[in-house]
Amino acid sequence: MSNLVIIPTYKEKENIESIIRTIFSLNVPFNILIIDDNSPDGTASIVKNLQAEFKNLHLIERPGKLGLGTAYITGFQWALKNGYNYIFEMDADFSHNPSDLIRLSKACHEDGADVAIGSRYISGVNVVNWPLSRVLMSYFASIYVRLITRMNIKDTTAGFVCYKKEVLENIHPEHIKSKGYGFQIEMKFNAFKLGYKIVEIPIIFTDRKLGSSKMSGGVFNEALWGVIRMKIRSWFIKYRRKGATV
Ligand SMILES: Nc1nc2c(ncn2[C@@H]2O[C@H](COP(=O)(O)OP(=O)(O)O)[C@@H](O)[C@H]2O)c(=O)[nH]1
Ligand SMILES: [Mg+2]
Repeated sequence: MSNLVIIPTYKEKENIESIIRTIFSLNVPFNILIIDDNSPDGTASIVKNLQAEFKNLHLIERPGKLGLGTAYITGFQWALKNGYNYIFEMDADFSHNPSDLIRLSKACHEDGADVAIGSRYISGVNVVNWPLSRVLMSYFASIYVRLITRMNIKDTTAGFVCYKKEVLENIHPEHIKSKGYGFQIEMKFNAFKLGYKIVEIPIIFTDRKLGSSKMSGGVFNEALWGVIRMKIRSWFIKYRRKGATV
């Protein structure tokens, strides 16, 4: 019951079955929750067929493409309601190596991390097959975010993360404004403001081989301005853990 991997999907019919099979074949038990936004390619029906085989495979279907951020918030709420202790975020496209789930899990289960980030930028840039423009954008975005937020995190936009339940219970979904990639930054910033122990685990990120990216310029702008807005908002928020007296 302890580990849940949340995977948001939009048009992932080429990847979804093999990512699910690969995660269930790991020698650490993970449950999986797919959040599909009514993918026109039938991703959700592939998941439904696999549910007959895997009892720990769950699916939430949303009516249309509502963005990564709200998909994760929906997933987090479901995870907390269903009593999971360690909640993971991961992409469906094999950019995140499923076997690294075990390393993220160990960091939280055994090494005392509250948040473990699968990080591309611990030593240089560990990104394979992304166009140079995209690598540079992501890398400089991470430096920009570090400057503005003062978080000592190298890969602030990473989407490969393990959160302890308590962290998610204490992050107010209403404090997370971004719908796209800025969501990842805001989650980490809130965990940081709440004083949680955040560690980065080096990973190699490989661009997808199948299907196509849903990244767009608008999403980038949202993240750029969103960081400044988030920082200003933070001056007016009292970050407090439940049950804490100060
Ligand atoms: N549910 C849902 N999933 C999405 C949406 N946009 C992207 N995804 C999924 O989020 C993950 C990352 O998206 P991807 O297109 O690979 O972005 P990139 O790796 O940054 O180029 C993949 O699993 C996508 O299928 C969305 O609007 N809703
Ligand atoms: Mg991708």
